[in-house]
Amino acid sequence: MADGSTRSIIRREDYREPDWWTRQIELDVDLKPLETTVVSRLTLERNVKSPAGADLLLDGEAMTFVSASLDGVPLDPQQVERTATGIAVKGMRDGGVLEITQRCDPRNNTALSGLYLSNGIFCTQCEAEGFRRIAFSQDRPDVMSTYRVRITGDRKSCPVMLSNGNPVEQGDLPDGRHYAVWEDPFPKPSYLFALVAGDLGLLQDSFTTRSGRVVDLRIYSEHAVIDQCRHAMESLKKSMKWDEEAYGLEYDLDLFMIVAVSHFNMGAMENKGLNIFNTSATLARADTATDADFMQVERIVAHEYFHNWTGNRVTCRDWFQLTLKEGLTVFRDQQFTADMHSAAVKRIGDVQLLREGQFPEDAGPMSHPIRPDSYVEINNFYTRTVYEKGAEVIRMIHTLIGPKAYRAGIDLYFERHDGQAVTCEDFVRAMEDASGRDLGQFRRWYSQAGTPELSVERSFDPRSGSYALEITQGTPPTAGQPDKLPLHVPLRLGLLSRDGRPLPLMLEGENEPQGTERVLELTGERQRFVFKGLNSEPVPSLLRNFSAPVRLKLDYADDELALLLGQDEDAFNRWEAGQQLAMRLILRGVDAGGHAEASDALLAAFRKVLADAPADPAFAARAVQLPSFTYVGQQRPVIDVEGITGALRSLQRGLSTALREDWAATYEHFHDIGPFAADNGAAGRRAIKNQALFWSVQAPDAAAIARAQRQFERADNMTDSFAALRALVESRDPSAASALGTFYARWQNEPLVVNKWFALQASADDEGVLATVERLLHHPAFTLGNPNRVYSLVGVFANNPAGFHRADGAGYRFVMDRILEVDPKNPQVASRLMRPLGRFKPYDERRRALMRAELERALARPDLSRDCYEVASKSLE
Ligand code: B3K
Ligand code: ZN
Repeated sequence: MADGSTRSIIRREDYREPDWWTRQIELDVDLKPLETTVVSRLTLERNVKSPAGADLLLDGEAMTFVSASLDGVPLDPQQVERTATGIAVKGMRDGGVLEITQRCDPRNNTALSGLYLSNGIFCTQCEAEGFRRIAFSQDRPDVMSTYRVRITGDRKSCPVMLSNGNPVEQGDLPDGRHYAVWEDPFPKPSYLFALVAGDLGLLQDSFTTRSGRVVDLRIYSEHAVIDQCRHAMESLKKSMKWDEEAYGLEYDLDLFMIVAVSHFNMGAMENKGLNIFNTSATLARADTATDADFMQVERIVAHEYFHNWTGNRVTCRDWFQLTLKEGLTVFRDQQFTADMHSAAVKRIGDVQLLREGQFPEDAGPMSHPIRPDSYVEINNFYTRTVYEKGAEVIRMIHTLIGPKAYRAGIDLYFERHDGQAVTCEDFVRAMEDASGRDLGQFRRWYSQAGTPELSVERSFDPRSGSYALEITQGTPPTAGQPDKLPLHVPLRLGLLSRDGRPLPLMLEGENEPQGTERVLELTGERQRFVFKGLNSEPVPSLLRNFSAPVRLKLDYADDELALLLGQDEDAFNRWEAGQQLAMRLILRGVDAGGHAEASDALLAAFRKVLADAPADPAFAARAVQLPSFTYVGQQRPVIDVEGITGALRSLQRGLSTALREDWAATYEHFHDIGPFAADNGAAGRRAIKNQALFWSVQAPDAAAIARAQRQFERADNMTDSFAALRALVESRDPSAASALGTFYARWQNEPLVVNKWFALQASADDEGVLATVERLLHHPAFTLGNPNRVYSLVGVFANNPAGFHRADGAGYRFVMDRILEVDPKNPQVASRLMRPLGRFKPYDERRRALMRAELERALARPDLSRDCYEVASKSLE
């Protein structure tokens, strides 16, 4: 049978409806670890647009075909033909029931796609194309079927057996086996199918919908960790309520289940009524998880829940439309988190993620529009571009048409498309129709890759009191897209007086000012906006709340940045002003050979942030962080590794020393003496306190180390404990080794905490980190068989510039060696690890050659997976 290794290019323009529709799927799944038998019965209907005699094309891979019959009559061997991706069945009849018997091997399914075992628990992952590893099927999202699933398993090892929808029947069988039948009334694409069986602990709760229906909520996990699922349950209830209030969307089944498993390629999966989660996205208890973990669990629970409408009820016609569900659902989870916590801090985090993860993607060899035009392996396109930039595109629609019209557009989208598999175009059209706005040019955001650049020139005419902003936009060429057109960009802005007051905004041609903040719309390559009625030259606050995913160039003076940092109404731009102040010192330091010194302006800015910290400690914690290596690297055509690391380290030391008393005072001020509290306020205080601790150990300081040691010994929660451990490791104090040992000994039976322990060591900021990571590879707790563990050691290392970009290339070699070990087992994980190696272009000649050589080494492997092949070959193109 097809092994799934074809490397052909799939193109969006080639989309064609299938000749047949599978309307119903009945599955009999007989679970055995090494040989699971699946009998599938597909009820087929001819597509009226297709010719009568068309073959039925079914996808299938990594399975054994046993037999097939049509309406009870066995098929001739000539009626079943092999194709590149499965089989073609001849002689199909409208309304016919095709029964196929097939076998798969869950125990040896190390790709974690299809049906596999995670610590003895049978589970599935079908998105994007995993269902074809369970049953021969039309494994494409535009084919939606209702499912009836009968699971047979061992009573002892699989007391719990679950699938989508509602349980309808269960019973005992001879030989210690039993069965359960599930029915899902909502037609769904195969990628949303799920099945779980195992010995699982259960946490149960309920939620009453606004129309008064009681929904049974269940979270399953391995027994030992079920008490760590409470936060996920609370998050689920908050999400259900929020979606009713913010979007008018109510849950549609009587049962909602989440199952947490420890072996999972990504965070979680939104299967209808039966979400399957990575334990890393489910478990959170204060002693084992940090505040950041708590937020991450809440976010992912919400995201998967929100998919029930944006993804499941309305799904994608084909995989090129992935951002239809992902961009929209990320935007929804961003709104949710903003409502649950601090909106400004959330926005800052989202923008950091975009700049550090998506901008490089947009500038790299795999760059693609949020709606790609082609792919070799669709799993390579679950990217920051499709997700996070996709969310920015939805956010821009929200900004352009306003919240009311946006909500009307959402309502119209569901009114038109509930139960359908649709396209991004359908979504934009609903927004257009509901708002009456023309989004014609805006659609280019869906087809054009690359990060646009806005350059702003400003001029003030004191005689007429007019202030002009001349804005130029352009998008640099990206892989396969040399020419770019101007985009429709919402630019939110305000103007400040020199003493920091928000000024009324009146554009040329207007008779009166319209508030102190407004959204300008850029559509041309060059546009001029003139504001009237100003007494003196204002300070512009542009791209407030990061109203578009662009790079903005404007030459501010230091004192203007200080003014924005101290007084802008827009919290995001206050943060951004501080970042720019720091960035400019860092870049000066890079140009000076790798040594940066804190300026008075930056010291004053940090002091101001610390002085204001009591009002918003979580914001302050973000505002005293320096821009990352990755973001600094984007500011110059060539990434100067030594220059940037040198500048960042020296600036860190300088700020540590110059503000020593401030860090100490901040630490003492925000150090809660009482017992642990989980609320936002307490988490914010921990954030700024631990940030102060981090800063104080960047330069030798015995008192700071003593603080870290004391905190490490006494902490009653993981946030504080881990922050103290990090501080000790950062300080390079000899006590760090024993703290690492203590930490491991205490937590060795909590895999997620052990991941943190690996990750912390893999992120150490020095060249010696490679030796550490090589040593840890042989640690008894290390395994390449668990994606979380691989990411925590190898993935973290591959994103640690000090080790990965070592001048001798040993970092690159180490990562590629691991990729080649993982690839035959789990191509999705391997391909994810390969991305940093593919982005060699902005590095110096020598490093580029070293990285290329590693990619060529991979390409020379005849058995390289399609996933890795696509990344390596596109990178070398
Ligand atoms: N839809 C899944 C991701 C599936 C990834 C397949 N390689 C999780 C999510 O975005 O919610
Ligand atoms: Zn999603």
